[in-house]
Amino acid sequence: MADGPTNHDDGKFDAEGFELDDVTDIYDMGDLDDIDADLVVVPDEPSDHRGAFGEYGGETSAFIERSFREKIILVGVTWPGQDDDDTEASLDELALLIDTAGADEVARVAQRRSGADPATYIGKGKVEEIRVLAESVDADTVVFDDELTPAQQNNLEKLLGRSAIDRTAVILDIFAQNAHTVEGKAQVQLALLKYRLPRLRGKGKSLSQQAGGIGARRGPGETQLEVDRRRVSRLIHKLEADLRQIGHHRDSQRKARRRSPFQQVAIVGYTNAGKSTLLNRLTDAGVLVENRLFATLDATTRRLQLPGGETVLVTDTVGFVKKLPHQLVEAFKSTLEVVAEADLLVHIVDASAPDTEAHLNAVRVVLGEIDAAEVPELIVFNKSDLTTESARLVAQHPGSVAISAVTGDGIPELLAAIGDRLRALTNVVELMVPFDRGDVIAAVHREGEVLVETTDEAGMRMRARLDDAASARLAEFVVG
Ligand SMILES: Nc1nc2c(ncn2[C@@H]2O[C@H](COP(=O)(O)OP(=O)(O)OP(=O)(O)O)[C@@H](O)[C@H]2O)c(=O)[nH]1
Ligand SMILES: [Mg+2]
Repeated sequence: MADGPTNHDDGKFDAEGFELDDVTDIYDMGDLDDIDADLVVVPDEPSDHRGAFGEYGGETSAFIERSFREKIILVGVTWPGQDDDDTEASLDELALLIDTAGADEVARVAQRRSGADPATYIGKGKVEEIRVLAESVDADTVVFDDELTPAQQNNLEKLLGRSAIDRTAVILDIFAQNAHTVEGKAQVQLALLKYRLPRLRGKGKSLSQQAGGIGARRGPGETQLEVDRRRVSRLIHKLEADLRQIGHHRDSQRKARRRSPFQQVAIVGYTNAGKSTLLNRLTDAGVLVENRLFATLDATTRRLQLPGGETVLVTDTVGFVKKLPHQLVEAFKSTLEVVAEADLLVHIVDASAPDTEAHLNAVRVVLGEIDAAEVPELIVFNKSDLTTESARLVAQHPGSVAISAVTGDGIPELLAAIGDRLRALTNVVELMVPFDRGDVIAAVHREGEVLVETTDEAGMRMRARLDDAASARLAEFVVG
């Protein structure tokens, strides 16, 4: 292929896609029989970083180098129907993502376009402008705010003479850094390999030149790129199988949850909104809280007793973001099942964030992708200690609540609202059962969840959550 840009935007494999070194670095090729706790290895050795995908010497697994703080140029495009403020807001967030990944923004460039250039995403003149800028600020990497096609990425790296990556790669990078459990690592790894597969390049040291491993042999007439692609596809299948294995365990957990009489509440929201802080405030979960994006990747569930006496299960899970890579949504689907299966979503919104509505909508987009759009939602504006916006936001969103998970402000109101919402979703009945009807008292305990039980002269007064069939059967004891 000629050195200049090509004009294909078909997302097919490019003959000069990424080298496979990075794939071998992040995946332990030696032992594929078990999920290895060290799947995601971020090598310590420093390397001169001029190409996260190998072309310019990058040898590491991560897209952004960690041995020093990379200097990064951000590039955003204003599309029809958007204004420059939208682009700035999106780039502000990209800057935050880059900071989380351990690098520094040194410049940003924006362009208005009616559509992406199939070969270079932005215009060729703009690319040259960025190349000159990158020289002058000695930038290591240029990050584009939208997902680039493999061809665009390849062309841009060549034209810019340094690594060109996209928002997806930055988010994948952060997830890889933050994955700690075996399942979390495998999920991130799967997303990474799916992202890399169409971006493989035929040149350079290949997987098949490594000693050992499966499927490395090159068949007659098979190109190195074909071998490498086959190899990565196998890794993907292997990871999917491993994750299914882990999924069996999850299935039994899920069955247990379904059998349990407790209703399930899932805390969802934009990353850094305060989900984990809230779980910690409500229970003694001791979940990691950090002022950093995607601090939480794994789900944590705790019991919580509501003021009305009900016990519920509350789960804190991974946060969402605008343009959350579809590979990640897919890979985390099993973790996020708990959200789709919840009785109620507590949707935490950072009221101090500049664009709360955009955050709300981005979260709803992801909820739709994980089949959780129909789960009832209680909107909670958090960080009321930092902003005066909360009251206005609550007024705009009827039924919502304002809290500060840090100071505890509004928590009693939140608990009451959760109880009200859950009660509205199920039957809570009052029963008066004579003391000589121990069989009935036992039946209520067996078939429902007893919320409150008090004795008075006439017998046992019970407030219980019962399904329609049970409350019909016990109708003669139902009062009020
Ligand atoms: N001032 C203030 N800070 C808060 C509040 N709630 C959370 N924070 C801070 O916001 C940051 C993020 O909190 P987390 O609880 O980790 O947020 P999260 O939603 O779990 O974030 P991820 O797991 O990264 O998606 C931390 O620095 C918290 O201390 C609040 O009510 N007020
Ligand atoms: Mg968290």
